[in-house]
Amino acid sequence: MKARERARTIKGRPSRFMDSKSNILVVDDNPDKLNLIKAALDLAGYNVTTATDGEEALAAIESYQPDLVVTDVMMPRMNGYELAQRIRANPVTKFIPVIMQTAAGRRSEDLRRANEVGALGYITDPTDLDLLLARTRTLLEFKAYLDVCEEAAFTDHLTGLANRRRFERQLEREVARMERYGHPFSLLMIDIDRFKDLNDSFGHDAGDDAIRRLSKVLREGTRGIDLAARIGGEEFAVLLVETSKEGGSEVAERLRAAIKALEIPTVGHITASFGVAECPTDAQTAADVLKAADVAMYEAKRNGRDRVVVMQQPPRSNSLAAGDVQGDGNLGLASRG
Ligand code: GH3
Ligand code: MG
Ligand code: MG
Repeated sequence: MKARERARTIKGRPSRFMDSKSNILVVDDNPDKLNLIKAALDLAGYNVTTATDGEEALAAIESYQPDLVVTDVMMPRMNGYELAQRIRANPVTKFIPVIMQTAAGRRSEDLRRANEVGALGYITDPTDLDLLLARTRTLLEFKAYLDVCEEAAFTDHLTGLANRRRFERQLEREVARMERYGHPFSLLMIDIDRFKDLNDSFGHDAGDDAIRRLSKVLREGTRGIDLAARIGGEEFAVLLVETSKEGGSEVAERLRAAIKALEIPTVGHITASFGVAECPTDAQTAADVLKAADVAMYEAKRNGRDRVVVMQQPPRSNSLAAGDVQGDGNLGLASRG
């Protein structure tokens, strides 16, 4: 394939996608300009992918999230303005910075439009590579800081698990996915048993240590596509995607046993109570799934703790009484505590 043709195809994922180098997408229908900019960014040490118009660029952005987009203005099919607009309009890509470059600008008019569509850089001489690199560096620094902030905002500080905010967002998405594709999912609610006593006996630091170790069990005992979260002090939730209640109760039982088997210095052993609910069988909205799993978890507490209780029936209209839940004995999940 000739260089010119190669430049016309999206290069797919950058080869070193997973390293810490920033990923930049360069979009231009002019192969010379494209290659010039790509070479400069390559040389500066960035991972660079290319596209030759806005539509190709959007497809590339969808398949991996670049840290920065450098785009030409005048291109066939979809121009740079529309591309920037589409990037900004999508909540998932909204904060990917865009630099526009054009050799054929009617300066003030085009600059105004670039600003209107949210471009953070506007370069009128694409051969001024020092200017491009300076802009690139600054915007990538801001992007990296945003990424760190976003990560911190969605992570539980003590355990590194997802926090309640991320969990709720993911739960909403999972409900939407269920509505669209009909795939069920299960939700586990988990609460450490008699944790107040543990704190009182061994101190808060020992309690924190127990929380961290339990979190590790949840992280390691679930698949990468599932989401384990700390949603309160000693309360956790696990979202098991595309998992029926039967599958969910098996996972819960496995996690319960693994938590009980933990040997925690100073403290010894802990146990936890589990509630399991399935969407859509037990509930159809995020709030109701959460409530159903919570009701089941409280039933586990009532039945003696250190056990799994599975929501058995769809709750009757707007009442989620504990009476709707049957104890683990019905599912052969008798406590081994
Ligand atoms: P139950 O079996 O009914 O769940 O009893 P419990 O004692 O676990 O429940 P309760 O809700 O009465 O007490 C929860 C305790 O968890 C109280 C609080 O001090 C402790 N806790 C909450 N967050 C943290 C934390 O981050 N670290 C530590 N060490 N303790 C915490
Ligand atoms: Mg508790
Ligand atoms: Mg609690």
